[in-house]
Amino acid sequence: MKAFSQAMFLASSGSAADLPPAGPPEIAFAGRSNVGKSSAINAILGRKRLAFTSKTPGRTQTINFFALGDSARFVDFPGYGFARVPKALRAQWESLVGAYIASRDTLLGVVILMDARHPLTPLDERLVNFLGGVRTLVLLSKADKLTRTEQAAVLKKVSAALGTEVRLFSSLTHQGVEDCRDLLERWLTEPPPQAARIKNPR
Ligand SMILES: Nc1nc2c(ncn2[C@@H]2O[C@H](COP(=O)(O)OP(=O)(O)OP(=O)(O)O)[C@@H](O)[C@H]2O)c(=O)[nH]1
Ligand SMILES: [Mg+2]
Repeated sequence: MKAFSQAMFLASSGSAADLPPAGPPEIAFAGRSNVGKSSAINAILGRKRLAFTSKTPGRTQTINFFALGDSARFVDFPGYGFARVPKALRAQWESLVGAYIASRDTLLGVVILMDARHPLTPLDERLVNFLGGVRTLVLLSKADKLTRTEQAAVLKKVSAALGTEVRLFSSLTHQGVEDCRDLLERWLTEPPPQAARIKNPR
């Protein structure tokens, strides 16, 4: 899709009050801090540093919006806590992202990233539950750190556990990038399946 090569930074929101006005359909990227959300956005859009990445977990603290021409947007969520993070911070995340999800009629779906080496952590499960009925695609990130055998095993395990599309993904080697682009293009061009988009599922 041509729009994928026309991405531009649009806006950054630190509170529910300053979300940019809704426009074209939005695809959001969610997952634990440091799992590779911003790197995945860059890889899918074929850019090096459009979304800021960092070795320090928790780099992205705001909801960042990227315009893909005028036909779609990518939305980079802040990282979803660590096990050690204070409850207050998690509540802040849930209130910011929760307000976005509840108010955004143009949210098409959420790409959830889980670390391929240790997916389905309690935080991942909490995130999946939090997102409720929104359409999701799960990317098993940093797949380059696993052998082929390990990759096959984790893909099978996570696919069996979650009733959604799951793919192996690496921003480093670009494994799964093309496939992911195709899937997201389909989200943008095909109408959502019935009940895939339940507003405010909680
Ligand atoms: N080996 C490997 N490293 C990756 C991959 N994707 C991201 N990383 C590294 O993981 C670290 C975190 O990447 P980010 O893309 O900033 O992660 P994030 O999920 O956006 O992090 P927060 O914004 O802090 O929540 C960086 O050091 C990246 O270089 C990958 O596919 N393979
Ligand atoms: Mg980030």
